[in-house]
Parts: sequence; structure tokens; C-alpha cells
Amino acid sequence: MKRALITGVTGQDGAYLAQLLLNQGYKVYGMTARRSTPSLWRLEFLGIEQEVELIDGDMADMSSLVRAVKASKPHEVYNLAAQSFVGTSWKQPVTTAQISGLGVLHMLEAIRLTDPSIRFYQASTSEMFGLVQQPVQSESTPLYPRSPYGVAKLFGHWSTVNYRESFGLYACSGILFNHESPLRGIEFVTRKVTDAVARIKYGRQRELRLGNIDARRDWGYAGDYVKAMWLMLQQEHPDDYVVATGTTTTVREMCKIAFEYAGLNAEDYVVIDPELYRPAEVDILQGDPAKAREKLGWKAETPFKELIEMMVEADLHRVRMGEPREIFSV
Ligand code: GDR
Repeated sequence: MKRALITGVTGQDGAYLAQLLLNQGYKVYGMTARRSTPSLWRLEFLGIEQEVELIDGDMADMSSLVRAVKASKPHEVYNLAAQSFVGTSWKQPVTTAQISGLGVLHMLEAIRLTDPSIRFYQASTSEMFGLVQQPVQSESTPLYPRSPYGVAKLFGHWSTVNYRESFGLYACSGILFNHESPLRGIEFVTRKVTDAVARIKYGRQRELRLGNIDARRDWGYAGDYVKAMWLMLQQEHPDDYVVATGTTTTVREMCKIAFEYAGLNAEDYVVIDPELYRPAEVDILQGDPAKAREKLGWKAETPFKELIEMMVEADLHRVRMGEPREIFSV
């Protein structure tokens, strides 16, 4: 039986990946940082909380990673743990660097020293393109991060490439563009919008405050994207891949789709709040997924409109059922 260790298993991608691997017959270990009570709502939402074996570990503490690797004896490690909210990275740049940057190196070392045959996946990100150097971004596009988060992820990305080249580790970096779902945290813009649409529809909220709604992103469905992670670790040779839809949409257009689905007009509710602008913005991201399509046979299956409508539908249901909002925000 194949064994996998997923760091950040309580996050959106961790939960979908755990589900995928369980369906493939893996024994799945999930690492969580026990700074506070672990938030298991996503695993519960997918009905897999009993099947994932949780292990304590903290990306900032290499000894805890060595222990997690020794305890789980994984064939594959998926490093999804991060301080992943770009906005927060300006307020906590050092923590972000420690978890999302140095933490990757800690895990690479833990693998190299424990069992270098373990295959490693690093969750890299389109945020590394930042101030984009080419209109459509591929694996060869120069990187220019625009946030402490992007800078930290750049370190993790190059550490992964370097350990592959220096020590021959089977280490892959997936450069994933934005990917969303009903399991997305409420701090991210798509879920903030779909949650607000549902609350406005049922009279629980009056307006929706947003920052730069002219930002453009290449948004896909997280459930599709975790398949690409798994495929990267099943190849003959390790490599890095852009994972994206290849299309780009503004936050403004996304709002329109979300409000319209609930029979509302976005312009009646959206308020622009300059406080929500970022110190440095990534204006546009659009990925070129050609390599993933050709080499992994992967492509994004879920159209953007369908994705946003799926999220609004889930939030309408949740608000209608009176489920507490707080537990969905972590
Ligand atoms: P992003 O996602 O920063 O691209 O990173 P996010 O959804 O936070 O922002 C997308 C764009 O929307 C603009 N925006 C707002 N964003 C938020 N969160 N809240 C607002 O009120 C708001 N108003 C406008 C932002 O300025 C931005 O341009 C996500 C994360 O998941 C990262 O971890 C991941 O690496 C990348 O996607 C790929």
C-alpha cells in the first residue's frame, strides 16, 4: 500500500488531495501544526476525517518534520502547508518567510536525511510571477514576486529545483494559479464574494467591501488541480509544471457572475474600500498549461462560471441552513 504525507492537510487543497489519494488506495497521513485546535471542517465536509491519520508537525521546526517523516514512512510527500494569504504576508513577513519559504527547505532536508527515495511535491504559485514579465506565464517565464508571500514561495521553489539538481531527489514544483472551491477560506476573494452573496440574499449582510476589483486572475477548480499534483509524482522524471486554465477574468466579472446567480445586481452592493488595496498588487495572471497538458495529460475540467456558481450554491445552502460562519473562515 502506498503511503503519502500531506502537510497542510486541513486546508482546501490538503482536503481534496487527501480524498483523491484515499480513492487511489493510499494510506494518508496529514500533518497539522497544533498551535491551536485543529480545524477539521474540510475533512469532515468530504467525510474523510476518520480516514486521514493526523500527525503533529510544524514547518518552522525541522525536528518535527523528521519525526513526521519517520512516523509515516511515506512514498510521497506533498508540501501544501503555508501562510497562504497574500494580504497577511505584509503584516507577518517573517512568519510567512519561515513557514512558506524556509519550511520547504526543512522538509527537503528531512527527506534527504531520512529517505532520499521519497518523492516530493512543492506547492509553488503563480504569485511568483508577480509583476509579469510575459503576457502569458509558463515554466520559463522570469519570476518577479510582488509580496513577502511571493518572495517566500520563490525561495521554496528554487530550493526544490536545487535539491533535485544537487542530490537527485525526485522533487517537483507545481506552479499553480489560483484555484477555488466551496472549501476555500473566506479571506480569499472568490469565497468572500460567494459568502457575501448568500448572506445578502438572506438579509444577513448589506454590502460587500472589496479592494482592487480590476485585478485579473486565472481561476480554476481546486478539485481539478490536486490531480495535477498527484500526476507530477507519477512520472519517470521529476519536473516543474504550470497548472492553470489559460483564461483570465477580473474580480469585477467574477462578482457579476456570483451576484447574478442569486438574482442580484453586484453594483447595488459592492463598495470599494481603499483599505483593502495591497501595498503592491499583482494586476494580471494568465497561465500557459501546455506542458501539463502534453506531459501529464492534465487539463482544467471545470469552466469558471460553473465554479463560481457551485460556490454560490454551496454558500446559499449553508446560510439557508443557518450553519455557523465562523468555522468556515480558518
Ligand atoms: P491571491 O488570491 O492573492 O491571488 O492568492 P486572493 O483571492 O486573496 O486575491 C485575488 C485578487 O483579488 C483582489 N481583491 C481582493 N482579495 C481579497 N482577498 N479580498 C478582497 O477584499 C479583495 N478585493 C480585491 C486582490 O487584490 C487580488 O488581486 C491566492 C492564494 O491562494 C495564494 O496562496 C496562491 O498562491 C495564489 O492564489 C495562486
